[in-house]
Amino acid sequence: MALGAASKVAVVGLGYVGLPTAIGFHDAGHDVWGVDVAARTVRLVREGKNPTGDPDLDGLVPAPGTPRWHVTDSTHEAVQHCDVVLVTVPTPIGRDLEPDLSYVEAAGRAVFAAVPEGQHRTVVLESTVYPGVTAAVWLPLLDEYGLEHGRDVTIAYCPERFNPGDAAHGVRSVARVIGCADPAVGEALVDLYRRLTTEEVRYVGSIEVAEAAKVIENVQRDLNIALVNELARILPAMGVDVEDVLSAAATKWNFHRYTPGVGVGGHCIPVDPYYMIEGAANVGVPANLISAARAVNRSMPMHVANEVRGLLYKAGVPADDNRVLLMGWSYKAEVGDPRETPAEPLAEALMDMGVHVGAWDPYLDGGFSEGVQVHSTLEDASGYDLVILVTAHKACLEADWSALKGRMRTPIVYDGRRVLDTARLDELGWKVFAIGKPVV
Ligand code: SAJ
Repeated sequence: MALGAASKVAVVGLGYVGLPTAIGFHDAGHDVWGVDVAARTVRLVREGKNPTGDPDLDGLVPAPGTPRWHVTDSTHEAVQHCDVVLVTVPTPIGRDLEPDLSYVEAAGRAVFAAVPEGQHRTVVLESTVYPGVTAAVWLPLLDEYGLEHGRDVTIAYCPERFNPGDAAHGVRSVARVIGCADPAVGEALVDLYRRLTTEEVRYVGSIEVAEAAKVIENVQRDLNIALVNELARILPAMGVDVEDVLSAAATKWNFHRYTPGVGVGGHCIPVDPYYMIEGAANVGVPANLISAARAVNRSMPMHVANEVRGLLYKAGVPADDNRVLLMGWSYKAEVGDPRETPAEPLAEALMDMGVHVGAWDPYLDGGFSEGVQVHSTLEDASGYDLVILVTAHKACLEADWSALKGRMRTPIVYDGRRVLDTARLDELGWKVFAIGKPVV
């Protein structure tokens, strides 16, 4: 089973992961068939436009008519033409925090139903799951479609790993791991992915090892953030600023620096731990620490809402007439992505307390909670009592804070990401507070 320059690559799912992956393999010289079930996505990509909120992809989508570049809503068509099929579909959680594997199953069905008689296809899942999911969901489908694993289809797992909004960690410059029951196919996939990325590509053995590696990468990140978030609640109560402490601790050679914040958003970090929690429950082993970290991070928006209400009360703002502006809504800086953003529970907690909530995000014109007054420009925002810095967009940090102060009813700012220049805001006449900072 040789995979190399001549391999034609299908990518099923053209979102934040699939689209850069398809573009990356096309740039590496492959015939690429990009598939998506969303008509809007297929239309925009066919027009050479970026349908995602990741600005790094602006201008990178191949123009209409580009050789070796095909975009379709038909998985069947793509599978007919390609010997390798990469599946990059969402693996979200439901409102019950349970993993939702419906996209993985649906994509598997569409792919396996299209495998031509007598031809072999290598099908690789890239979406984050927990150990055992790829085999548990896809192998029964092979039986259903009369396909023999190894003869007609070989399944594998190569977790997506990159940071939206961070060109330095795009699909062409991140290390990858590959899991597959068949070492020959695993090594062939190593050869293929080495054509995509300049970084290391390693065959790590079973699919389950690769599945576990990816999900625990993000579990570890969630735990580390939860620690600093918990410290951001303990240390101010002791009269100590958490940022002073973390900066001091970071002088130690193996201390890993994280930053407390309004909360943990996105489609990876706050989601993936629930996959590991479910996987652990399935084998009867509790995931206490993983669950506790999730609880800490999920508590941050309410913690900030309560702090802010207290600040407004102390400032003498009438409790029945609080107006709070959220600067930033996206889950992280320099991207326009509201998925799992902590801004949502923060806004809803404040509105439940009777607070009027406004929001401005330079990267978003939609995706805000019902009831939030959305400002298309910061200049449009006036009459507020307090501003919460929710997302550390450069445009927020570099905003005209002097002009904004002039439009405030009371000039109070709460730095929810510990990124603002406190001294400068003090000079401008703002009352500055921040997460993890003792209230003097
Ligand atoms: N956050 C904190 N404090 C921190 C770091 C992050 O509160 O010290 C918050 C962010 O504000 C955000 C959330 O956590 O709301 C997630 O931030 P992130 O930087 O982890 O960004 P993501 O979700 O885009 O994470 C992706 C992940 N990539 C993949 O899953 C393939 C993650 O594994 C990467 O480590 C991360 O990008 C990255 O920074 O590379």
